[in-house]
Amino acid sequence: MLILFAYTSRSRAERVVWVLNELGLEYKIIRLNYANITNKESPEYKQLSLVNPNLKVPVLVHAHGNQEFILTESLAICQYLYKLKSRDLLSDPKEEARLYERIYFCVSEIESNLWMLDQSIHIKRYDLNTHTIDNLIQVVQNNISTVERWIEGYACGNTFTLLDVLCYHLLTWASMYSITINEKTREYLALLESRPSCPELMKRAGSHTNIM
Ligand SMILES: N[C@@H](CCC(=O)N[C@@H](CS)C(=O)NCC(=O)O)C(=O)O
Repeated sequence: MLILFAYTSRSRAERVVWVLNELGLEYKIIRLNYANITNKESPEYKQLSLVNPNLKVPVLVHAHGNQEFILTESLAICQYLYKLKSRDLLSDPKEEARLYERIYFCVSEIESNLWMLDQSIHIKRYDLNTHTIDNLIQVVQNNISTVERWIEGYACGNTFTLLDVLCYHLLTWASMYSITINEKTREYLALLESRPSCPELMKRAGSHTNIM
């Protein structure tokens, strides 16, 4: 049985929900209220700390027989799910390498900066000055322009992949920082959103209750 820990609001766990739906896997989802996670007396803290001492979602618990395999990191979980279904992300080695090139670019060059912005502006973990914040937003804008150049149907050729799940999440997350995207990218987002597998919570970017 596959059990996924997520929040009641949008988070990186929705990437995993999307892939679970896309692959038609059965799963149980445990949704926790993020606001209660830091309270050590809360049931949320007790539940999450048992499976992830870092107190972050997503966490996948794959229970089979009397064994439990616990995995964190949204993209590692998604890759594991593809393997469970014996599906390669892309079958041609060069195409697959291109896909990973783009996934790593997104994570290191876009997500890291968005996360820094969030932690400064919404979670208030860091205290970045407005000049640094403006610089980070500019870096995200430039890197989003790179993503826009990839889009031809999907973000890596004409097949829907994990990269599209990631791009949807990052592009909509970036929109919270007034990043501009072109018409083709807007159509791309609409195409992704129209997939029945796209989780409703994933579509709700921008709410202050999100922890992206
Ligand atoms: N790189 C990790 C990031 C996990 C992460 O930061 N999760 C956020 C939600 S999107 C979280 O639970 N944060 C709790 C916190 O920072 O207090 C992944 O992709 O799964």
